Amino acid sequence: DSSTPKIRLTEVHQHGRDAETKWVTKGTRVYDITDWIPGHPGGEVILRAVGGAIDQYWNIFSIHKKQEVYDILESGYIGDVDPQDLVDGRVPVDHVEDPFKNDPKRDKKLMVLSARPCNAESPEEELGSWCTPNETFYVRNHMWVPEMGAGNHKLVIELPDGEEKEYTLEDLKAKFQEVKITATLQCSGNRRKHMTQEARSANGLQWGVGAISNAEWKGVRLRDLLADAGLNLNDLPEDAKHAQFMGAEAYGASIPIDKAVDKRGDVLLAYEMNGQPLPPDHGYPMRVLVPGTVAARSVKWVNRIVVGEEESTSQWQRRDYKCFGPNVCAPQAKWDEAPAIQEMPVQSAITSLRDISCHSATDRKLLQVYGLEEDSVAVEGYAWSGGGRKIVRVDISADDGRNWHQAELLLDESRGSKAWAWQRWRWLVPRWQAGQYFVVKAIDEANNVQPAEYEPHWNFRGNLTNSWHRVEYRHMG
Ligand code: MTE
Ligand code: MO
Repeated sequence: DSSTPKIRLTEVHQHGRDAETKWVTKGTRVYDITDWIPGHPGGEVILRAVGGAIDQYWNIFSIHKKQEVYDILESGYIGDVDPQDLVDGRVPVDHVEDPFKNDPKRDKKLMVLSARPCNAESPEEELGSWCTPNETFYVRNHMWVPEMGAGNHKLVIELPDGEEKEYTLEDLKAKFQEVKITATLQCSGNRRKHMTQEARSANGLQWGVGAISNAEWKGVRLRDLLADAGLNLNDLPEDAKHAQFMGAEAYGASIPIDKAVDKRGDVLLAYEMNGQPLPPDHGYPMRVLVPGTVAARSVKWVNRIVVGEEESTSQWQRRDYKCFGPNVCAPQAKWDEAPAIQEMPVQSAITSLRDISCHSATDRKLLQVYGLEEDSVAVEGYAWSGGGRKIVRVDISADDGRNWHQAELLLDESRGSKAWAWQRWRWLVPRWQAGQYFVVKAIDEANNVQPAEYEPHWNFRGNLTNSWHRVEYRHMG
């Protein structure tokens, strides 16, 4: 089109990371993305591409290949690359090294929502066990898996006075008391798909019930490290307000200092998961584990911890993992005024719904447990609440919320100062009682309940979906 502005590549190059306005090219089109950079879900990584072509990054980060992302880019369109600068009709692009070259091979059972970066949920069959196997524990990576050597990995702790102290993995194991806890990690986007389906489309990965998993973690307490580094836990300095965590690939997040130093808060530098060294996807050789808190704060591949006045300045602390009212869409969101999500609300979900027949020997045993002698339906799932609040009751309806039963809370070996791990539950109803929808809701020890409706809790980022989970029952015949 001859009427659109023609822009020379030399001019594009002048709009790089240090320029006031930042431009990129995609194909032969030029975009000004300045206003959008603060909202980039991948944070500052995008600065690698400004002042040049974005094509090769989009090929690597397959997560961009979605209409909503194309639409955002188009809104910044300012013109076309001057034909004088094209070679064979194209903008010449530089080769970039594949940052995903260290990503591990993954279990085929994981349900992949995006390959690069890897976002994959645990399939429902794998959510039935108390501890989720490491191979099928959900994976939520914002970027690539960084190259990490256990031997030369160093964790630096920086205190408010600027003092720094370094620790290797061996130092952690040798100097501090080892602790084992069981804790559930849940992404703030868990069940976002249900919010999209039952209310309106919410931005982000459309997770089902599997952006949550449970494990036994081994590590040392963050408070012990902070004390060793010189922080006075009995009389915290005024400027010790947050503990910031930096991951080796660029991710970062923070938690309030009270949680970081709480004796019963169980915040760990974890290096084992279910009796194995942390797998590469889950933070090898060490990650922060903040039980009871949104998993976004459990920073993997952690190499630096800073105690200071401010929250982490990262994208994921300041421009993500926050909630807004159901009337607010992206352009109106006042990110600086909304609090960062830390503790999570009460949650539950159905992970299995199956017919139980009195003609099967194994099924008959289960029927006996519930005093039933007729064909039935077994419903199972998890319930969990933030802040270590114990689940005290799980209510099940087999008729879309008209009549309720109390599910059996299954016994498990929970370890730690508080109820950090999920509560698994089960219930059986005679088949004649089974209507079209099964529904679950849980209650925690503070008597927090889950909301019935989705729309009043809709938020444009689709965080903290915890309305009653409804699953359609289909008799297998
Ligand atoms: N830490 C780093 N370094 N990089 C990340 O992308 N993702 C966070 C958190 N810690 C992330 C991270 C988010 S949003 C979640 S939900 C959890 O890790 C997921 O942990 P998992 O992949 O071990 O299940
Ligand atoms: Mo997450």
